[in-house]
Amino acid sequence: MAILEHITSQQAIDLENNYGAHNYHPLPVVLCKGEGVFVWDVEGKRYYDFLSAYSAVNQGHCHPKIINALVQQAQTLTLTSRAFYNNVLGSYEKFACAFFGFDKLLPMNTGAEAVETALKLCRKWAYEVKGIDENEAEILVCDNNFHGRTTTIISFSNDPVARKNFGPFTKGFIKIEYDNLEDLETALQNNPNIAGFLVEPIQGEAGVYVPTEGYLAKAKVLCEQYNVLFIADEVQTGIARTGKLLAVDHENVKPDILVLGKALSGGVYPVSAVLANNAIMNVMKPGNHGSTFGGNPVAAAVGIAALEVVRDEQLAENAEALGNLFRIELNNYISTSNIVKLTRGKGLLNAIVINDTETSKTAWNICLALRDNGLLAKPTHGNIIRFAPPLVMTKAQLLDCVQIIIKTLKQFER
Ligand code: IF1
Repeated sequence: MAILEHITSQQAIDLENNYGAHNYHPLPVVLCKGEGVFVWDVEGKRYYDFLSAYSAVNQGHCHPKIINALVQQAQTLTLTSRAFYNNVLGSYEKFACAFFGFDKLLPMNTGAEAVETALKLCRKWAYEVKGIDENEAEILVCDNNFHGRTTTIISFSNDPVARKNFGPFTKGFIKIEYDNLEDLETALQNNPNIAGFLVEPIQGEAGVYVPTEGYLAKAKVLCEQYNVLFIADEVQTGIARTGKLLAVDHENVKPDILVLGKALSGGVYPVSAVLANNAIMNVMKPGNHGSTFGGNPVAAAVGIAALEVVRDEQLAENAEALGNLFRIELNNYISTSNIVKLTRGKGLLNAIVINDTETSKTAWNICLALRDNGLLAKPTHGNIIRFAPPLVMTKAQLLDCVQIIIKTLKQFER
C-alpha cells in the first residue's frame, strides 16, 4: 500500500489501534497538514492548534525558514556520528551558547535524554568538583514533576500510571514540595550529599502550576548557599513559550544547568540540549556520554534556524502580549460562568480548570466540542485543559480563538 494513498480518519484510527502500541489515548482527529497556527484533518477541516505538539511547535507548523534549513541540510549531509566532526555542529553550539548565555552545550535528541544528561552531569560534578563520596549524591526533585519517561526519570515521578510495574527504580532522588522554599531549605540543611535541584519553572504536566513570584529566584539563592546545582528543565517552558526566552528569565535566574528540547527544533525534528558553564560541563570527558544522533548536522542546522525565528519574529514578546490578552478575556468570561473554576499560566502556556471532578468526562467532552468548533486542545488530569497555541499567532487570530473557546464552554454550562 502506498503510504500517501488517501485514507479516512476512521481508517487511520483503526490502523493505529490495530498495529500501534496503546500507550496513548489521542483525541479522535487525524491530521495530515500544518501551517503556522493551523492544522488540517484528512477530511480537509481546518483547526487552530492549541497544543502545539506540547509546545514543540512554538514557531508554528512547517515554518518555511526551519523547513528550508532541514531540507538543505538533509540533501547535503545528515549524519556522521560524533566519531567525526561535522561542519555545522560547532556553529550551532556557538550560536546557542551565545543565545542562552552559557559556555558549552551538550547536544541530545529528546527531552528525556537531555534530562538524563543533566542528571549524569550533576552527579559527576558532585563527585569530582563538590567532593561528595562516590554513589552518595542525591538530587532534589519536586512532587508532581514531569521530566520524561526513562526508567531513571520515572523513578522520581509520583504518577502511578507512569510508574506502576516499571520498577526497580533508580536511587538517589529526594522529593520535596513544589513552590515551597521551607521544604527546599530543610532538605538542603539536613543533607551534605545534595548535588542538585531539578525543577520545572512552571509545572506543565501537573496542570500548568505557576509557582509563587520569587520562588525560583530564592530557590536559586538557596542552592548557591549550599553549593547545589540549580537545574532548570525548560523543555516545555523554554524558547519563548511563557513570554520570555526562558521561564527563569521572569525572575532573572541563571540556572547552573539548562535543559532544552521540543521547540529547539520548532517541532520539525528531535533536538534537545544541555547547557552549562565550563566549571560544570568540563567534567564530561570522551566516552562518558553521548548519542548516535545527538548533534547531527540536520539537528544543528534546524536548531540554528529555530532559534533565529524566535529572535527575528519576537516570539517571546508576542507570547507575553497575547498571553495577557488571553487570560483577561477568559477571566472575564469565567466571572460570569460556572463551568470553569479558574485560569492560570504565563505567556501562551495556560490552562483552565473545569468545574467538575478529576474523574469526570467533562474536560474530554469539552475538547471534543472544541474540535468540532475548529480548535484542538487536550485535557490533563481529568479536569484541566491546557491551551498552548503556536507563538506566531496574531492578535486577531487569538481573539477568534477566544470566541471559539467561550462559545464551546457555554454549551456546557449548567
Ligand atoms: C508525551 C506533558 C507536555 C517535559 C518536561 C521533559 C520532557 C517533557 C518539562 C520530556 C515532555 C511531554 C511529553 C508528551 C507529553 C508532554 C507534556 F503533558 F506530559 F506534560 F509537554 F505538556 N521535561 N513533555 O514536559 O521530553 O522526552 O518527550 O521529548 O507525549 O509524553 P520528551
